[in-house]
Amino acid sequence: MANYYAGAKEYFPEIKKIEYEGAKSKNPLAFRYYDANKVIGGKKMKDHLRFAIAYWHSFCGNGSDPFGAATVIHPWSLDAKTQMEAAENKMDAAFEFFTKLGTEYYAFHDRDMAPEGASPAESEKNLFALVTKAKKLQAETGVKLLWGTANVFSNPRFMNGAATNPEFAVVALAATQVKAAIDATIELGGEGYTFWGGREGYMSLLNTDLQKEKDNLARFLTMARDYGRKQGFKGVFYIEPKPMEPSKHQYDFDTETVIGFLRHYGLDKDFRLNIEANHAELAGHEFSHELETAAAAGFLGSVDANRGDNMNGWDTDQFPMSYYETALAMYTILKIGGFTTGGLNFDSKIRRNSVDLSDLFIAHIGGMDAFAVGLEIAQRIIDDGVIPNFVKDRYASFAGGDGLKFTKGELSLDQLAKIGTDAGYGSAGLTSGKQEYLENVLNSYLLGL
Ligand code: XLS
Ligand code: CA
Ligand code: CA
Repeated sequence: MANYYAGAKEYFPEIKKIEYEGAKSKNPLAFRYYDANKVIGGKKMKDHLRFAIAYWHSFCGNGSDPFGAATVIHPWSLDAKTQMEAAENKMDAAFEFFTKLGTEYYAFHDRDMAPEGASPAESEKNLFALVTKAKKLQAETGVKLLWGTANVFSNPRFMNGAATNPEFAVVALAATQVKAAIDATIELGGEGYTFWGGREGYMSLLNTDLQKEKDNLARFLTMARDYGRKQGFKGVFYIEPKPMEPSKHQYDFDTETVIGFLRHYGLDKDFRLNIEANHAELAGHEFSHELETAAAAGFLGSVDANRGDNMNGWDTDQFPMSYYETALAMYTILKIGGFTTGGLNFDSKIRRNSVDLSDLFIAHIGGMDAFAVGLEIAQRIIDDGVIPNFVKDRYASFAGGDGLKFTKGELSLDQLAKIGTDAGYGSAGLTSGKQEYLENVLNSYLLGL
């Protein structure tokens, strides 16, 4: 019996279950580094990495862009007579893909899974018809839901925002979707629920009441949190920062901004961050900066794994490839003890001219291998101890004596200044930061030496 799911029709018949074949393999449809059950630092690779597939890019994206039409033909929409039938077929294809690739999680927007109906009630009915099917397929295959979300940015009615729309009627329509998507997430046992506010920002300050919009956003999130908890949602709510695009400015600009917002509005107990690599770059940060900032503050929840193009400022959502980036990402994740409800969600899309059905597999295989390598390097950084110990030693002067008193808040500025006066200038401060040395050490792990 095949150890993958195939519905009435197999949509990727040429592709069988993807296996680990080791670094020497030349097979593009095999893992070279991702060995799901290999134990790293006491935990299986698959449990460290918790890979998820993004329903929208992988099964809805068709290669269309602002300059040209679709290039990818989805076999699951070809012979469908209705939109609902196409959605059912798409779900079969999705679960076939998950199980052939061996990824245990997925993430979806309401509108990825089911088409919008003629009224909010019909949209909800459509969604729940598909949720019923997803629940059955999850039980059959063991695939789980990492997080659900509502697409309150694509429909023209959201052109001026969803929760931050200047028209109350639109805010209420956004609520119909968010409520149903939270219900769907609960029904599917989702471990998280994500808010990405693509239109929750402004295009021009000339027509915007900034404070009102931010207050309304916080009010909406508070209502969603309260509703979810009342319905028994035990998972984590995530905010996914992004600085801009499609809006000129998005209120959830970057990690630091979102943490300030959550604390200001009293949402910091229920919300964590979902950090996307490409969004970090758009905010002028490295992926590792955003992860480390969230982790340091106790707000790192989940990750949207992808990359941008170094030479432009767009949200290109390419598949992750850089071992440096994956290593530093996994180092931060290991330092906080790993994911709990979160995971690595491939919010990544194949290029418009990658039109073979196998390209979707090849892209994910490469991304999974890149994170497997990153995980191995991160574990090496920790086991070897040179880098973490260097950082620890760098702050050793705060571990005892007056430094510790300072840390504990036991010194006034007068007392602190007296310590400085007594010590005098000497050579204080002239201790090497040793950046190049540490970079060389990191490079040696990369080569496995
Ligand atoms: C878009 C975002 C989006 C979120 C989910 O740029 O990445 O896909 O992850 O709404
Ligand atoms: Ca994302
Ligand atoms: Ca993106």
